[in-house]
Amino acid sequence: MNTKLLRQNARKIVSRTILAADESTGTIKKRLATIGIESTPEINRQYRQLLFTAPGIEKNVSGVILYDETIRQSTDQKVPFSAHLEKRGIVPGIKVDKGTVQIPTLGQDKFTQGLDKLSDRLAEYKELGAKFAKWRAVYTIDKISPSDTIIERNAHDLAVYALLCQQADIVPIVEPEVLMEGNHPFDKDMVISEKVFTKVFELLKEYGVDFGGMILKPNMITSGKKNAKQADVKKVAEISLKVLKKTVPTAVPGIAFLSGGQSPDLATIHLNEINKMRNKNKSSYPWRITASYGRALQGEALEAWGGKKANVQKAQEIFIARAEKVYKASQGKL
Ligand code: 5MM
Repeated sequence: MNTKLLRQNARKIVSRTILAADESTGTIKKRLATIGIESTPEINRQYRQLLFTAPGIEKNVSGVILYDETIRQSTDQKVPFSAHLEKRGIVPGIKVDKGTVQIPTLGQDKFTQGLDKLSDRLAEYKELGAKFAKWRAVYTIDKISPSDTIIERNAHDLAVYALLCQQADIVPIVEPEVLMEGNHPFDKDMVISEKVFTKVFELLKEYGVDFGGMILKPNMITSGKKNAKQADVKKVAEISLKVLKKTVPTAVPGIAFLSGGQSPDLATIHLNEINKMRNKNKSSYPWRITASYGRALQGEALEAWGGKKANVQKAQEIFIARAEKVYKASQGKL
């Protein structure tokens, strides 16, 4: 394990923003269905190419998370996507989890699959150009969920994944996502997220993961999407920072929030407010705080594209305009 390289790459990945373009087959199908397009490997490739070749992407994006299908695909000029991104100074990464499985006896609890043969898969992805990886654990807030059992289980799996990545000199993005779905109040999200993040770092430490060579990808603390009382932007920023300060070791170089279904504008405004607060007290919040958005970075561009060649340029401009805003928000400069 090359600790120096891992730490250097981790800092590079969070230096601007991270584009999450790792939608699995089912998710990209859903996303494309919203614009009336049927997903095929070739359509998926054309859509991802639109994003990755957008003029100026490298000024705002420092990392891109790819999916297994995507890391094996190339641009029209036959340059593999990972090499294309590298050439532009963007670090290519790969989703290595294999999705979630519901545990019927534990309410809405799910665990994430993908540890089997992970070391072999990491070695192959490294050959294909990946320098970092991502693993997502999800937690639904419901009557009995998330249970202590699933919080413990997911933390073990995230830690084993992170350690295997580091042993392969691949920077792990550790993503515990407390879902916004549901009508739970803000305070419940705060309590659960703190509990989840605390357990994740407890296990990362127990397994001996190097905090300097990893990135955390958490949810922001918000009210449940269906709760009538939505917390305001300042509260989301203040409490998200408070929970992170309580749970994230100072050695972690970067935190990259997911957008979790927030609108592009709201996800951007929240990130900006968080960084404005952080800028006033950097010694308390030593990590770089940026975004690793999927929907909030892509949503507007996807809609503008609509699956038509004639719209590619317009969609790229829209994508870059959003990426620029998110990068500015990651500096609290919007
Ligand atoms: C891009 O979506 C990622 C993959 O999701 P599936 O495994 O369900 O296909 C997802 O993990 C994503 O990276 C994060 O949830 C962040 O994306 P959002 O849209 O929440 O910012």
